[in-house]
Amino acid sequence: MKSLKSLSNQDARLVMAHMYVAFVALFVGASMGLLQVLERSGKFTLPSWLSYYQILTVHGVILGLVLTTFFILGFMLASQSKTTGGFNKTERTIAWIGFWVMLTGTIAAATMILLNEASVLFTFYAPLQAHVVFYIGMALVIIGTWFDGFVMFKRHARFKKENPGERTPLLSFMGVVTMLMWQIASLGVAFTVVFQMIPWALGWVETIDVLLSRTLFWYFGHPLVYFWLLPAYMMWYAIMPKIIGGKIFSDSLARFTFILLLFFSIPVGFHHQLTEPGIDPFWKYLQVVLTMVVVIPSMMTAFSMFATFEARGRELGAKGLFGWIKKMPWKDARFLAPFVGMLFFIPGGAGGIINASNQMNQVVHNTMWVTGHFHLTVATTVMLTFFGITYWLVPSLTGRKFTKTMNKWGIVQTALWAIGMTIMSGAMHWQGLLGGPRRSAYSEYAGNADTAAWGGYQIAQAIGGSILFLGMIVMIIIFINLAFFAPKGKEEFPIAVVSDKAERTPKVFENWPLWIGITVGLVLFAYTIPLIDIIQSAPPGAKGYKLW
Ligand code: HAS
Repeated sequence: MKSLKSLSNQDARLVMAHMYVAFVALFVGASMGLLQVLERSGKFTLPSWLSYYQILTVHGVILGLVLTTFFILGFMLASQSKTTGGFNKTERTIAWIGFWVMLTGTIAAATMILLNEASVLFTFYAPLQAHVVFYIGMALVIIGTWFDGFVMFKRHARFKKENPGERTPLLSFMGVVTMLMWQIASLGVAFTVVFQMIPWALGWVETIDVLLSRTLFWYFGHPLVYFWLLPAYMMWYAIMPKIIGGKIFSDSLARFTFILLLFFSIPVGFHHQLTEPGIDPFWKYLQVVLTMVVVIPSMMTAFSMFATFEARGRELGAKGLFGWIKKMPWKDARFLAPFVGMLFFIPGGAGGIINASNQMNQVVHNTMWVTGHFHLTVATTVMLTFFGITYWLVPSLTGRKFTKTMNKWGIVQTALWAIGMTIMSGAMHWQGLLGGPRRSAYSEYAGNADTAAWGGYQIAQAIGGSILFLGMIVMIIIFINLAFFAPKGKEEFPIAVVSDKAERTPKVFENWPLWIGITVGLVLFAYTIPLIDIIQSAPPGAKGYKLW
């Protein structure tokens, strides 16, 4: 009998292994989110054996680092396998090694957090100190991803060799760019973990250079957020057009956007450190300028999406600038979830530009505003896109159908997420503007404003967070259905073709030495002198302390 799956059995199994971990992480991490908002509302107290910082660490690490990484790698492996013709045995074996290394690291880090030995939040800022096993676990997660990255580079190169003169598949190209950015960026966090944190946690050295470790973290931390975003962009550019029945507006524009994101995602980490002493203002200024440059590829993406929707709308008889809105498949959860994600990216992106603007950053830094910002970007734009992907990817890998009933639940899920996030993230932004600090169970302590109003914001966050929790439960039910119970059948793996009106894609896009050279050049330009400064003028190192 012909297989009902969209990939070979072996590749489907590999991708699904990533998905299982991702959805367990969603359940654990989002449940902690519920506990957080309830505790912060002041109406609920955590049991004495559970600390706020412990659950905040579980929430940040498990959602921000584990769920995202496993989902993204699973999705990118799937789209590369689909568009290039599948992995060979060696490639698959390397990918499995990566998977197990990441999983071992995840279990090690999670165990330490649950034992309350690593309540250091997802940024693990020194001088907060965790058990050494936590750092080793995090290092393993990163190293594991390098294996998968290597597989993607190898498969892309093999496609080129086997199909000389042919344009490489867009999704494979995008996966390669994403992993290149990731590999270059993750060297920073790997360095601080291996050479600073592990020796310090083991007691081999007494103190740590805090500014150096934070700088190396943010060298990685900003590209980390683009590592979350780029797979969503892959879906928007290469899959969304197919779902609405249209075509890719321009293959070259999509590739160019990704190359710009590769260049400018990394040399911008200082915009997370604008209020930090010890970094020369000139270099902060320079990285703020580069941050404004990295906004451009997102603007190009918005343009490209509008063009895609409008072109399809006109094909279906729509008139005017926004006539396409009436022609979109609103009842299809595969479309609705990512589309709502895009809508949320408009205020989410605007908030990012506010954060990056030095003077305004002084108002919002370390306040609940920032928490509101990343719940719009990663927790809504990216997550709703990932949920939209799940609706077709999982059944297409398990040989099942995304039924009408599940589609209805997908629409309910999108609505719950959008309503919950509007309330929660809106209240976070407001409270932040009034100075409410982030990362605290007592965000009202700085209350020079009316503390009664502050309590109101926290109750609003609890209401929004509870709706989100319901949304998460619905998503888990859909996932379990699609993985194990939905009726057998063949679900499409939707991949769009390029519009006939698009220009031919120039060959220069495959000039990897050029792209890597420019990326490394920009990194050296933005970081060499400030890093030398930071190391040469380092104050005495800090001893570690623990939050519990
Ligand atoms: Fe950010 C802090 C600046 C994007 C995530 N960010 C964070 C943190 C996270 C995060 C997790 O400069 C907190 C880290 C921590 O724990 O401390 N961010 C930016 C800027 C952008 C940006 C300039 N951030 C993101 C994305 C994230 C993310 C994406 C996750 C995925 N962010 C900052 C700064 C800070 C920061 C500072 C530090 C703050 C501090 O002081 O601590 C830009 O990349 C945004 C560009 C985006 C746009 C939007 C384009 C819109 C599109 C949608 C089109 C819609 C359509 C539908 C087509 C310009 C593409 C339309 C339909 C209709 C019907 C209208």
